[in-house]
Amino acid sequence: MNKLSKLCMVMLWLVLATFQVHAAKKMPMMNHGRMLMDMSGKMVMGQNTDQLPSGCRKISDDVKIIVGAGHKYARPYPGTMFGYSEHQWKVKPCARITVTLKNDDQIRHQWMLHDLPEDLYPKGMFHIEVTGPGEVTGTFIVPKVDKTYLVHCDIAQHTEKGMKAQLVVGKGSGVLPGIPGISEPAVKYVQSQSPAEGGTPVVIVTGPEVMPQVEEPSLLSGMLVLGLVVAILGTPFILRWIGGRFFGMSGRELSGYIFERLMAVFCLFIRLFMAIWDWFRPQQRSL
Ligand SMILES: [Cu+2]
Repeated sequence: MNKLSKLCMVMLWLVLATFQVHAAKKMPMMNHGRMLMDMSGKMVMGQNTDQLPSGCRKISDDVKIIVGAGHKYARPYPGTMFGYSEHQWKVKPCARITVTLKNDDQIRHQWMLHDLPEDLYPKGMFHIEVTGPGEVTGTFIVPKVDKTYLVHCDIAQHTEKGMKAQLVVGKGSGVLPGIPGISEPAVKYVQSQSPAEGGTPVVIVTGPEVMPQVEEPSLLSGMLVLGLVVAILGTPFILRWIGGRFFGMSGRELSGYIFERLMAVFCLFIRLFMAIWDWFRPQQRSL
């Protein structure tokens, strides 16, 4: 084979390789049931655009999440190596969520979520991933239950090194530990003594349990409702008792009396307000 033939072969090989890479990028994802994948390493698992989880009558909201993944997002969080551009998303129950994962690194990254209903999601998972720089988009529908879902990248050591986030559906079910910028690290490095004193760093590992969320007192708590019911039902009896005991009035007369007094106080406030208003008015005119 002469030099010209060899050069032609190399050029042909380069053209074919370029075409293959281009074709792989353009090629639509192959659909294997609920799993979409293409030759460039993009994958969507648990895609669900229209099937409602049990208890959901309709799609409550259409949410678009665009999330970056890569080394550069770890910079604000000491001790991490990988990260997402955001580490928490809040959505309504029964919302349809379309996630676009943009990978900035030359390695594989995932956006993986667990504990979804297994009748709609194989192994209870929704999972998208990209190998190398690029993006992939997938859609799923969250159930009706208030719950906090762990989102992470399952590639070895990526979760531990910072690729951890949470999706809060409704009021959620707590705050997960070790979410960068959201909760305390799951692994804390505590120095008991300074190195000059001969101390060594102590590693405290907290479990993966969900941290309890501080519940805000609800205005419609059971005790309050019970109290209101007792007050409404008991008021006529109490008024009758007070009326009979102190004023010789019937319950109705006493109610009228109290209403009259309240109206008098209300009218007093109105008069006071009008007086203040009149006092200010001439000053406004003079301006
Ligand atoms: Cu990763």
